[in-house]
Amino acid sequence: MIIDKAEVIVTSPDRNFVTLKLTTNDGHTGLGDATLNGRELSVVAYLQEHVVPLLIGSDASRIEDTWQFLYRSAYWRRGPVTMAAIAAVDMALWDIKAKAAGMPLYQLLGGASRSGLLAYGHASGKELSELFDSIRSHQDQAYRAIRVQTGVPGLKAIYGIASQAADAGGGEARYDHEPARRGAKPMQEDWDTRSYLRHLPGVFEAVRNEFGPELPLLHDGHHRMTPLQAAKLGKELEPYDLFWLEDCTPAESHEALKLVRQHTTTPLAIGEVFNTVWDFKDIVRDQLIDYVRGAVTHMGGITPLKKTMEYASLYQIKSGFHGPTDISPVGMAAQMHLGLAIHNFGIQEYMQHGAKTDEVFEQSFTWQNGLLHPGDEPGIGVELNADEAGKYPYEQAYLPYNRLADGTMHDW
Ligand code: EZ4
Ligand code: CO
Repeated sequence: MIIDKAEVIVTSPDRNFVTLKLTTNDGHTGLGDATLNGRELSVVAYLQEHVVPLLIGSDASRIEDTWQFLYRSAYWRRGPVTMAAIAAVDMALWDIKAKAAGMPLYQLLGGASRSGLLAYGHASGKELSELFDSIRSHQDQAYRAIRVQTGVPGLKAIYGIASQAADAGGGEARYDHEPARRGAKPMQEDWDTRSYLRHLPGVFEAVRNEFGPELPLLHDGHHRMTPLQAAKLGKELEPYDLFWLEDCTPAESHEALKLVRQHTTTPLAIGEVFNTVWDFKDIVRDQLIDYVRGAVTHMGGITPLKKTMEYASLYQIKSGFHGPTDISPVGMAAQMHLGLAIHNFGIQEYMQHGAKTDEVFEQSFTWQNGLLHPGDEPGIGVELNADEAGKYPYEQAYLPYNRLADGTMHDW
């Protein structure tokens, strides 16, 4: 089982995706997701220039050793570009091994620990009525857990709020891959934390009054608060029983979470921008979080994320893997297999990919009654249709950013 071909495929159906495809001399193929939103081509270069030459001629069956070799031999460790590249290799090798074994990947990871994965979707609205419609529309699509993001009076554009006007394609409003996000420069949005903090608790009160106490509700703070602001928000949201408050403070500061934790029992989730188990080490040991937000694509693959979750299980901390549409269908399926297998699965973020993406990536997962399942095809269960992929060349696209009213750059 020798790797004799490694292709890096860039395609942009609804948004940009980077995929690694490995082929072995005995005819097995495996796919890995290497998509790093807004910095995609840096991972392409890392793979093409530095990793592919190392893979050709190596043994595809040695997943752990290949991971350790790519991580340790480079000398330079960690970082989103490096870890997305290693992640793609790791996923592709697991895909090959599971296909060679004739099993869906979750079987190799220990077998299913549950029948399906509870998943949450992203509801949002500028006003309460739009938000309620969005929640209802998610419930109609079978979602049993909902992330709630809201417009704030006085702020024109905020990340995570779908707007019909911005959706040039018509149909249901989306904020994650609308054409407006493509272009040579990122879009600027507004931010004012005090306005946000004044407005948000009332929105959760209204949502609870309308939808009742059962529905799991989540919220993403996108790293925008100071520790004191986050502590205050966490406390004010306690009556509305959130499933979690995500990324309340900037990801680099573990001490910030300590302060937040001292003041609130609202569960905390963090880690979508983390890229190794080391980023989680102290906050897991100190029990400062309740959910691990890492993604297979950005944590270096299935191998290290499984280890991270086993470590987190010692502290009753569960998974909440990052699952926006910038994780490709390959990355999403890979983490569905992992979520199905581990004991301490919590919830899976699930934003549905666009129709073109679903034509490029042929997938076997199922979405039924609010539960995801990766399917029972051998391997990860995703194949890439090269003809479809070839129709959509790379297009420059950036995440938006925000500034305060006086022009100061603010945390993401
Ligand atoms: O901003 O995936 O929880 N989900 C999120 C996402 C991220 C994007 C970044 O690429 O915060 O919307
Ligand atoms: Co987030």
